[in-house]
Amino acid sequence: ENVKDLHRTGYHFQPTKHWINDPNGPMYFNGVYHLFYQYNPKGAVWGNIVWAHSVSKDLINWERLEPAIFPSKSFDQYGCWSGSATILPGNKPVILYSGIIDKNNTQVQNYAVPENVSDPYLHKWIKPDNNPLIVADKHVNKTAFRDPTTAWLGKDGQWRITLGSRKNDKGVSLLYKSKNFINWTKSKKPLHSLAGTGNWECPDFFPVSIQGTKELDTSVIEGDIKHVMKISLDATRYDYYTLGTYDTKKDKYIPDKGMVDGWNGLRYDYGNFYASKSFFDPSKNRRILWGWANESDPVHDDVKKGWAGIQLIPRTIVLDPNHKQLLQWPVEELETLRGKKVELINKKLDKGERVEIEGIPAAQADVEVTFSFNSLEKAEPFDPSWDSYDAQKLCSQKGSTVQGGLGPFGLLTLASEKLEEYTPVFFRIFKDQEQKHVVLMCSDASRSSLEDKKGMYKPSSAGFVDVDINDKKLSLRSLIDHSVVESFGAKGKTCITSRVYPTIATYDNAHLYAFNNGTETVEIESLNAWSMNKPQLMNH
Ligand code: DQQ
Repeated sequence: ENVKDLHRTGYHFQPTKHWINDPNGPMYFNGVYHLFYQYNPKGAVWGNIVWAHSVSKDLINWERLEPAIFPSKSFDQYGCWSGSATILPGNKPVILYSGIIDKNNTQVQNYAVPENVSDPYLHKWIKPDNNPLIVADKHVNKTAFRDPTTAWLGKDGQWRITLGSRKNDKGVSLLYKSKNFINWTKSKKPLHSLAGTGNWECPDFFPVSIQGTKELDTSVIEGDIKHVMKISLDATRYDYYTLGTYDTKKDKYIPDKGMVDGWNGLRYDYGNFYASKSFFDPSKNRRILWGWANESDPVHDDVKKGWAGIQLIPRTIVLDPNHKQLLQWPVEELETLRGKKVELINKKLDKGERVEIEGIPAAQADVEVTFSFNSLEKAEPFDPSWDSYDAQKLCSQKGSTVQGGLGPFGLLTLASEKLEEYTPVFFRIFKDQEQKHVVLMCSDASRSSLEDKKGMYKPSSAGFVDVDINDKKLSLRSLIDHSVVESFGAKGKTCITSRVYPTIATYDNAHLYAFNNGTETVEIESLNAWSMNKPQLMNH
């Protein structure tokens, strides 16, 4: 087959060809990171789903192995859908995944174990004959019954998992318990649910440390912790989370007071990021999050280019010291790919000014910048009727070219020299009626490509940044990689991923600028940009 390279990424995870979606069963086992993912071995559209398998010692350089789990038995002959890994006592990994058993999409939960635990890469996985482990009872919708989580151990010695479902229009995270990991019983009450949210996919449930120094295994259920509940909402295709408490007696998750649950709540990422999954990495005491970014181009373009979907750069997640949200940051190993560096220091940007960051290939780069300003006076008024759901609307109305007071300022990524194409990532600062500042962050794909065909998705993705700007500074990091721009505002408080398909701003014709379109002068206090080397991807 003919795989088109034009928009392929340089340092994001991709197979050589074909369709990928959800990251599955990430784990660290005996010194090796495993990443499985939903994969169509036959083409660039969703279908024929297997668990592809790659291994790495550093989360950056990968070896591709043969698919680990693929349809072969009555309990998964129509597909091996998403699931998770748990490492059982005695250092025994086990995978739980959803099997599709018929043409009507009936879902069951299966398990698989390594054929040989001493094989360092765990190439082969066996699906024992006592599968399926869990089938839908009569109270459960058997076509909305999937994506089991990593298990956690209760104080009663029973394992627990949760999986995504719905009851009519209510999103549900069903809870199952087991003493031996084989016989599972459904709890009467779900772990969590929310009316009006529709089907929940790929739930994730885990602790975060309140101290924020050392992250924790999924089985840590008490102590100085909070719990995170993440759901992937099929209806909007975003990953939402809340922080809360796990009531271990009632086996219930209770979001903290003030948390917005559901489609107007906090998102891991306000752009193209879905069906994510986290795991605990005991080698560095951290929790790592993998998310999938689908293409934003028409399906027939995927078929033409021979591939679709990427995994985003794995991110560490910790609790924000304000305890109201998480902070995400690309894993430190990514920095080993940094090559040539260019920098700017104390560079003023007056109203309407733009400066080019020269000297590195701008199509494949990592940029970190801190902007500062002298005054908050010129912040525009914030309309009290706007709520968090309006960020995207605001960003599309007040794009990077609409002059503001304090902002818009930020980066123009994947820009052509004459700006026929560019993807701006920027901030715009407002002041509400209580004189509180509201920071909007945008990653605006609306002018990312001159191509404008039906089915092309160019959203003005945006979120608010809950940050104290009394120190008059805002930082931004963008990972730019040919057809993806993954950005982290204010040290990971707000993250936005855009998938874009420039036609001119490609390879050496891509440029990178910093800009200010506000009346208030802003200063680039410091800007560091690196070229990014290609990781090693080996086929076995
Ligand atoms: N994708 C998988 C499902 C999951 C959905 C199938 C989310 O298991 O619910 O490929 O993208």
